[in-house]
Amino acid sequence: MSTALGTLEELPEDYRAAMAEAGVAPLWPMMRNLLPHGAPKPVTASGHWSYPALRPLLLRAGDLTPVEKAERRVLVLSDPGRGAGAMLATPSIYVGMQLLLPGETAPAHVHTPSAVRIVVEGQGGYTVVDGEKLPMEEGDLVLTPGGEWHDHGHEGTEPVIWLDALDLPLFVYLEGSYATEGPLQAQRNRPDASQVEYLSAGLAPARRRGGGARRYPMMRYPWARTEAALREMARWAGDGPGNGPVEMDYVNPETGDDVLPTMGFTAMMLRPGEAQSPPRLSTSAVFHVVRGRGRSVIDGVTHAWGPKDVFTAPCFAEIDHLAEDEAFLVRIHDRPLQDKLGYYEERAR
Ligand code: GTQ
Repeated sequence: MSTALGTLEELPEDYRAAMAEAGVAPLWPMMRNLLPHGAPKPVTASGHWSYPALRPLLLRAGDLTPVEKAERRVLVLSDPGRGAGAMLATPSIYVGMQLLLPGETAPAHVHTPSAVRIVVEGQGGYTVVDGEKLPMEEGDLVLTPGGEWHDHGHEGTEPVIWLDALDLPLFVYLEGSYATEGPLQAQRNRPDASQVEYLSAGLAPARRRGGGARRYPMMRYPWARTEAALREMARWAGDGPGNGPVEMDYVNPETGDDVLPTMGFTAMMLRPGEAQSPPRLSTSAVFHVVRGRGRSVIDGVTHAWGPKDVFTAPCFAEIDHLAEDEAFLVRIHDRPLQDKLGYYEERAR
């Protein structure tokens, strides 16, 4: 790969030894690894995790390891490009499936990375963030931004399972990842702002100057509203396939910005039989199937997906989706980070 710029082997042995001794390395043999021509060469490979395969493994973890011992009972989805044990799904995104059993509490902590939960199964789960109690209903998207105390509880009778998405790989790379454990938050019943202050798009609470706007004003995005919005968008665009993508970004209702500094979330609806071939994006992505069935070809690999499955795409992947039934997906990506770094890109197919 790097022959044009010379290889390490063609340098004299004594010079290589002297460089290693001096704690230096020549750039030129590594130049094209660090800066490939024209586009990155991802290590990440597209993966697919079927929910029917994951679910029994996760329930078994419930038998084997009490939540008090695990702190968080999670199976991490390992990027196939990095192999078994990889604690990341794409270069910037960690995803895991978390299980909470009836009556359990996942203890309070705060950490530097941000997390988002997408509820997969079960009733009665809730997350408390900064004193606000966020009910977790299927498909809901719940933020626990970095620096905010959070814990999880369960008032229902069946297992609750959700998908965690964290920008953890970035924090690990930066050697900035750590958590602080603490007692359960004393205040834990402030009502969910999505039900009180942000009931209607375009309306936000009036505030006096200097009066306490929160950095993360809305922590819960109820799925029922997301689905209704997508359906209305699809209806307006016309019901047939081929009428363009029906997609909505999750945004901060005060600013219209992305919900978190690094991770972005886009809800997608695919009509029955609809095919989508989006441009190649510089962002990597994790797709969560809220509902429906279909198949996606990602860099030549076909994933036949069903409800609650997860699949991933590396940066600049070539992606073709085809929905069999009506399908709802949430795409988790890192466009907010790439926008800040100034290199987000879309390449036409
Ligand atoms: O629920 O706070 O999957 O701290 C990984 C780390 C979940 C959590 C994860 C965490 C959490």
